[in-house]
Amino acid sequence: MNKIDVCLSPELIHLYDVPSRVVVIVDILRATSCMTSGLAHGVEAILPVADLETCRTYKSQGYLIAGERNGEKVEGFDMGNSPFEYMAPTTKGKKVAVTTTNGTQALEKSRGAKEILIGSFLNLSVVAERLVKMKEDVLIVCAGWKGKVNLEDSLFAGALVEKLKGAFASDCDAPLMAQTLYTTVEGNLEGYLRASSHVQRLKRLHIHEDIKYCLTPDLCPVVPVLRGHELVIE
Ligand code: 3SL
Repeated sequence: MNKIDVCLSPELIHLYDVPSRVVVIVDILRATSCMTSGLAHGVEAILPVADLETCRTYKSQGYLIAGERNGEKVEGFDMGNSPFEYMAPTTKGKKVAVTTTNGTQALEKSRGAKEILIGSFLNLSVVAERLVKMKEDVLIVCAGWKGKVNLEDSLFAGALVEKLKGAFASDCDAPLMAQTLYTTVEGNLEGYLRASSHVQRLKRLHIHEDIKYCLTPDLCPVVPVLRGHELVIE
C-alpha cells in the first residue's frame, strides 16, 4: 500500500524524502485557495516565485503580478492574495506570477518532488481522486506561518487523510493527528478557526468573505499541477 504523510511546517521538510513523493502544497488562507480558484476561473497559468523582486520582473513579460506580505497587497502589484481577485474577469486568459509570505515558500522547498499538486478545500475531492489514481507515496506539505504550524492547513491535511482512508498507510502520527482534529470539528470549521492565529491576523483586513470562501469544499473541481515552472490545469 502507498504511504501518506503530513509535513506540518516547511521547516520540517528535511525529515522527508521529497523526491520519492507526490507533494500536495497547502496554504488554505489563502495562497493555494487563490491558485485553485484562479485556474478554475480561467487564469491560464500561475508562476509561483519566492521573492518580491523576481516577481516584479515578470510584469514586463506580460504576466499579471500578485504579491502579499503579512496578508497585505504589495504596493505596485496588480493583485494581492484574495481568491476574488483571481476570479475577476481581468485575469481570464492571463498568466499570473505570484509571491506570498508562506505558500510560495512551501512550494519552493518542495521542488524536486515527483509531482507537485495544489490542494485546498475548494478542490479537496478531486485532489483525493487524483492521488488514488496516481498510486504513489504522498506528502502533504502545510505552509504554516513563517515556519510555525497553523490550524487551517493542518485541518485540510486531516480532511485529505480522511478522504483517503483505506487507500494509504502511514508510519507517522501527523496524519492521524490531523485527521482526528478534522473529524472532531468538521461540522464547524469556520467557528473553530475563529480563534486561530491567522484568522485573528486577517481580521484587521476585513476579509471575512475570503475566509468563508476558502473553507468551502469542492467549489472548484480542478487540480493545479506544476509543469516546468508554472502551475496549470490539464
Ligand atoms: O502566507 C501566504 O502564503 C498567504 O496565503 C498569507 S495571506 O492569507 O495572504 O495573509
